[in-house]
Amino acid sequence: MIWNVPRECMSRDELTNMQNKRFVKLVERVYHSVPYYRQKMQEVGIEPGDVKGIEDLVRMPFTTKDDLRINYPFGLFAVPMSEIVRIHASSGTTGKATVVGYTRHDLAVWSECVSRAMTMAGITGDDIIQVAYGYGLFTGGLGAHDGAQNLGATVVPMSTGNTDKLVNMMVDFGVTAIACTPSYLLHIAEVIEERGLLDKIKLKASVNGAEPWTVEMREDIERRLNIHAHDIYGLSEVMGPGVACDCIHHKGMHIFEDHFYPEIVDRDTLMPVPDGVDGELVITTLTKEGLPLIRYRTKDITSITHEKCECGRTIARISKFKGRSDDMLIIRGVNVFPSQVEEALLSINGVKPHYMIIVDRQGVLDTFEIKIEVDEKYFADEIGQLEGLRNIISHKIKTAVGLAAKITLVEPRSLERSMGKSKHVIDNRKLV
Ligand code: DLL
Repeated sequence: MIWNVPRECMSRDELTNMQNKRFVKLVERVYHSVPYYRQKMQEVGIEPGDVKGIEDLVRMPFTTKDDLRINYPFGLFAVPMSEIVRIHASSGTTGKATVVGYTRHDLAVWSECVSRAMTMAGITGDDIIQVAYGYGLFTGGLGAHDGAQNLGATVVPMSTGNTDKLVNMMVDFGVTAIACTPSYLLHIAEVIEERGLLDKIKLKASVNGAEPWTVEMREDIERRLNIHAHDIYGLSEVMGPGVACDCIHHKGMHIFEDHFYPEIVDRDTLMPVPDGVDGELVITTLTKEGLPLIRYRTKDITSITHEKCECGRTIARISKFKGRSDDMLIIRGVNVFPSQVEEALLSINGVKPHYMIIVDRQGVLDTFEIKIEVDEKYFADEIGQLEGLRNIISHKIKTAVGLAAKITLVEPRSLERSMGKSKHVIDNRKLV
């Protein structure tokens, strides 16, 4: 089903035309209303009059999380505070929070984008949807909430915190859709299975994001809950959830290019790379009023295609993320993305999608351990079975990441569950 906003299906020429106009206006706007941007543009010798269209984007300087931190809290806002109607903030792992301000128009665009994303997942105004992202400064809860409400769906604002209550309401209210992190949905699936409630739920679709997850994990969720699970992407600095989402064909996430202009750049040279080649996603917000961003470096690693999708949409698609350039682990000199580990683990029968990568240092040598939950049956009787599985996992991991790991198999439910963004890495080396 296609959301009946023609922009997602307009011809590439029409879209480029729209992007050109929006970009020229954006440059004009930030030059005159954000001193920091004006100074950065002057440093590279750009005046708004020089910018004729999106082809001039490559001449513009990049914006990073540090630029937001330097201008904490409101220094990059492009409108007076009287026009800002909402603030969100992302905590980050280090330093100050990055603060984002939205005008009324920004909130309207945001909810339209989330509505489009939910439509891709087959969700309509007839659905009852539980929003189980955290509500508050994090953009997940309120972002998904507004988008679902805008669609006309019945929203149950669960937030996170009480999974049993969530499951009870899912059954009692006849909930048909859910928005939460993929790892939380997996935990919800476990609770539903344990309580024998699978045939009592009416769930048919989910929109999951805020953290990396693999195709294997999606298929596992779909199989266990008998639903269609969709990948939704976004980041607070740019807006929140709803920057991109995958359709029923799951061949990459459609990025809403009429609002967010995507570039993929080489991580070292920062030069744009061709379609199909992995690099860092850089986003320019074409319509944002409160906190417009030019060439914002997301640090997320992906590739892009501009080919029309089987669903009919003409907007570009970005591939599932390979991780973030800054959560890439370097273990004994080898680059390791947690998503490579997850992909390898989930291709093995009997392995649960719950794992923890533990990196440490003994003397000068890095240690690399993976704790993995496996089916109970492996602990039941023959030790040989457990050993056999451990060998298979060892081999898969070595092949996937090019590095041997110590594999520790643990019983189901022994690793901590998360209701928000899941944590799959403990890097003790940083603590030294
Ligand atoms: O996580 C916004 C969001 C909420 C997206 C709910 C989707 C659903 P931040 O807290 O600022 O915002 O974190 C943004 O999370 O740069 C990615 O690294 C990661 N991320 C978000 N969605 C996905 C996804 C929200 N679908 C950071 N796949 C981003 C992989 C994702 N990573």
